[in-house]
Amino acid sequence: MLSQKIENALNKQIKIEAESSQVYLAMACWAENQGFEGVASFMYEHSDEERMHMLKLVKFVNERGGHAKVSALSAPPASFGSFKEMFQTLFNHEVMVSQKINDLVHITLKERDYATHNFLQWYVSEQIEEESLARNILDKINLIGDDKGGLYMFDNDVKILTETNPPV
Ligand code: OFO
Repeated sequence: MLSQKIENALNKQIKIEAESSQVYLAMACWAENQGFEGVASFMYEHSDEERMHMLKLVKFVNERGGHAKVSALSAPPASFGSFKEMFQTLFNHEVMVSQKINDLVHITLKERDYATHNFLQWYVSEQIEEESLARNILDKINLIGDDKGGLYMFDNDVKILTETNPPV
Protein backbone atom coordinates (compact mmCIF):
# COMPACT_ATOMS: atom_id res chain seq x y z
CA MET A 1 0.00 0.00 0.00
CA LEU A 2 1.30 3.43 -0.94
CA SER A 3 1.36 6.29 1.56
CA GLN A 4 -0.41 9.46 0.43
CA LYS A 5 2.95 11.20 0.26
CA ILE A 6 4.45 8.59 -2.09
CA GLU A 7 1.28 8.46 -4.17
CA ASN A 8 1.40 12.23 -4.68
CA ALA A 9 5.09 12.15 -5.54
CA LEU A 10 4.55 9.36 -8.08
CA ASN A 11 1.63 11.25 -9.60
CA LYS A 12 3.90 14.26 -10.08
CA GLN A 13 6.36 12.03 -11.91
CA ILE A 14 3.53 10.67 -14.09
CA LYS A 15 2.88 14.23 -15.22
CA ILE A 16 6.58 14.85 -15.91
CA GLU A 17 6.82 11.73 -18.10
CA ALA A 18 3.63 12.72 -19.96
CA GLU A 19 5.01 16.21 -20.55
CA SER A 20 8.31 14.72 -21.74
CA SER A 21 6.36 12.71 -24.29
CA GLN A 22 4.66 15.91 -25.50
CA VAL A 23 7.96 17.82 -25.73
CA TYR A 24 9.54 15.10 -27.91
CA LEU A 25 6.40 14.88 -30.02
CA ALA A 26 6.66 18.63 -30.69
CA MET A 27 10.34 18.16 -31.57
CA ALA A 28 9.39 15.35 -33.98
CA CYS A 29 6.88 17.63 -35.73
CA TRP A 30 9.39 20.48 -35.99
CA ALA A 31 12.08 18.19 -37.46
CA GLU A 32 9.64 16.49 -39.84
CA ASN A 33 8.39 19.82 -41.16
CA GLN A 34 11.95 20.62 -42.15
CA GLY A 35 12.46 17.31 -43.94
CA PHE A 36 14.76 15.77 -41.32
CA GLU A 37 13.33 12.29 -41.40
CA GLY A 38 15.95 10.64 -39.19
CA VAL A 39 15.70 13.19 -36.38
CA ALA A 40 11.89 13.09 -36.66
CA SER A 41 11.70 9.30 -36.25
CA PHE A 42 14.15 9.46 -33.35
CA MET A 43 11.88 12.00 -31.63
CA TYR A 44 8.68 10.06 -32.40
CA GLU A 45 10.22 6.98 -30.82
CA HIS A 46 11.49 8.95 -27.88
CA SER A 47 8.02 10.36 -27.38
CA ASP A 48 6.59 6.80 -27.34
CA GLU A 49 9.25 5.77 -24.84
CA GLU A 50 8.25 8.55 -22.47
CA ARG A 51 4.62 7.49 -22.72
CA MET A 52 5.75 3.99 -21.78
CA HIS A 53 7.66 5.45 -18.77
CA MET A 54 4.45 7.19 -17.78
CA LEU A 55 2.30 4.05 -18.16
CA LYS A 56 4.72 1.98 -16.10
CA LEU A 57 4.24 4.46 -13.24
CA VAL A 58 0.46 4.58 -13.75
CA LYS A 59 0.19 0.80 -13.47
CA PHE A 60 2.47 0.66 -10.44
CA VAL A 61 0.45 3.30 -8.57
CA ASN A 62 -2.85 1.51 -9.31
CA GLU A 63 -1.48 -1.94 -8.50
CA ARG A 64 -0.21 -0.71 -5.14
CA GLY A 65 -3.64 0.54 -4.10
CA GLY A 66 -3.19 4.18 -5.12
CA HIS A 67 -4.98 6.20 -7.78
CA ALA A 68 -2.91 7.30 -10.76
CA LYS A 69 -3.95 10.79 -11.91
CA VAL A 70 -4.19 11.90 -15.52
CA SER A 71 -3.37 15.62 -15.38
CA ALA A 72 -3.63 18.54 -17.77
CA LEU A 73 -0.28 19.11 -19.45
CA SER A 74 1.52 22.30 -20.36
CA ALA A 75 1.98 22.79 -24.11
CA PRO A 76 5.54 22.41 -25.40
CA PRO A 77 7.00 25.02 -27.78
CA ALA A 78 6.22 24.55 -31.48
CA SER A 79 9.72 25.40 -32.71
CA PHE A 80 13.20 24.88 -31.34
CA GLY A 81 15.56 27.36 -33.01
CA SER A 82 18.23 25.13 -34.51
CA PHE A 83 19.00 21.41 -34.29
CA LYS A 84 21.82 22.25 -31.92
CA GLU A 85 19.46 24.18 -29.66
CA MET A 86 16.88 21.43 -29.86
CA PHE A 87 19.32 18.72 -28.75
CA GLN A 88 20.60 21.02 -26.01
CA THR A 89 16.98 21.39 -24.83
CA LEU A 90 16.57 17.62 -24.93
CA PHE A 91 19.73 17.10 -22.90
CA ASN A 92 18.71 19.72 -20.30
CA HIS A 93 15.28 18.12 -20.10
CA GLU A 94 16.76 14.69 -19.37
CA VAL A 95 19.04 16.16 -16.68
CA MET A 96 15.95 17.73 -15.08
CA VAL A 97 14.10 14.36 -15.23
CA SER A 98 17.08 12.59 -13.59
CA GLN A 99 16.96 15.14 -10.79
CA LYS A 100 13.24 14.50 -10.29
CA ILE A 101 13.83 10.74 -10.19
CA ASN A 102 16.58 11.27 -7.59
CA ASP A 103 14.24 13.39 -5.48
CA LEU A 104 11.62 10.66 -5.72
CA VAL A 105 14.09 7.96 -4.68
CA HIS A 106 15.08 10.13 -1.73
CA ILE A 107 11.44 10.43 -0.60
CA THR A 108 10.97 6.63 -0.73
CA LEU A 109 13.98 6.16 1.54
CA LYS A 110 12.74 8.76 4.00
CA GLU A 111 9.31 7.06 4.00
CA ARG A 112 10.89 3.60 4.23
CA ASP A 113 8.94 2.47 1.17
CA TYR A 114 11.41 -0.11 -0.11
CA ALA A 115 9.04 -1.59 -2.69
CA THR A 116 8.73 1.77 -4.47
CA HIS A 117 12.43 2.35 -3.97
CA ASN A 118 13.12 -0.92 -5.72
CA PHE A 119 10.66 -0.14 -8.53
CA LEU A 120 12.34 3.23 -9.16
CA GLN A 121 15.75 1.66 -9.76
CA TRP A 122 14.64 0.93 -13.33
CA TYR A 123 14.20 4.70 -13.84
CA VAL A 124 17.59 5.42 -12.28
CA SER A 125 19.31 3.15 -14.84
CA GLU A 126 17.15 4.42 -17.68
CA GLN A 127 18.17 8.01 -16.91
CA ILE A 128 21.87 7.10 -17.08
CA GLU A 129 21.26 5.76 -20.61
CA GLU A 130 19.07 8.65 -21.69
CA GLU A 131 21.55 11.26 -20.50
CA SER A 132 24.45 9.52 -22.16
CA LEU A 133 22.57 9.14 -25.47
CA ALA A 134 21.59 12.82 -25.40
CA ARG A 135 25.17 13.82 -24.57
CA ASN A 136 26.56 11.75 -27.49
CA ILE A 137 24.15 13.31 -29.95
CA LEU A 138 24.90 16.77 -28.60
CA ASP A 139 28.67 16.20 -29.01
CA LYS A 140 28.10 15.19 -32.64
CA ILE A 141 25.93 18.17 -33.47
CA ASN A 142 28.36 20.53 -31.77
CA LEU A 143 31.03 19.30 -34.18
CA ILE A 144 28.80 19.87 -37.21
CA GLY A 145 27.51 23.32 -36.27
CA ASP A 146 25.11 24.66 -38.90
CA ASP A 147 26.80 23.06 -41.90
CA LYS A 148 24.00 21.83 -44.22
CA GLY A 149 25.90 18.81 -45.57
CA GLY A 150 26.91 17.84 -42.06
CA LEU A 151 23.31 18.09 -40.88
CA TYR A 152 22.18 15.84 -43.74
CA MET A 153 24.69 13.18 -42.69
CA PHE A 154 23.76 13.68 -39.04
CA ASP A 155 20.11 13.05 -39.93
CA ASN A 156 21.11 9.74 -41.56
CA ASP A 157 23.19 8.74 -38.54
CA VAL A 158 20.29 9.43 -36.20
CA LYS A 159 18.02 7.39 -38.48
CA ILE A 160 20.37 4.40 -38.25
CA LEU A 161 20.66 4.89 -34.49
CA THR A 162 16.85 4.85 -34.16
CA GLU A 163 16.49 1.72 -36.29
CA THR A 164 19.17 -0.19 -34.37
CA ASN A 165 17.95 0.91 -30.91
CA PRO A 166 14.24 0.15 -30.63
CA PRO A 167 12.45 1.82 -27.69
CA VAL A 168 13.04 0.33 -24.22
FE1 OFO B 1 13.52 10.60 -20.87
O1 OFO B 1 13.00 9.91 -19.27
FE2 OFO B 1 11.45 9.26 -18.89
O2 OFO B 1 12.06 8.63 -17.33
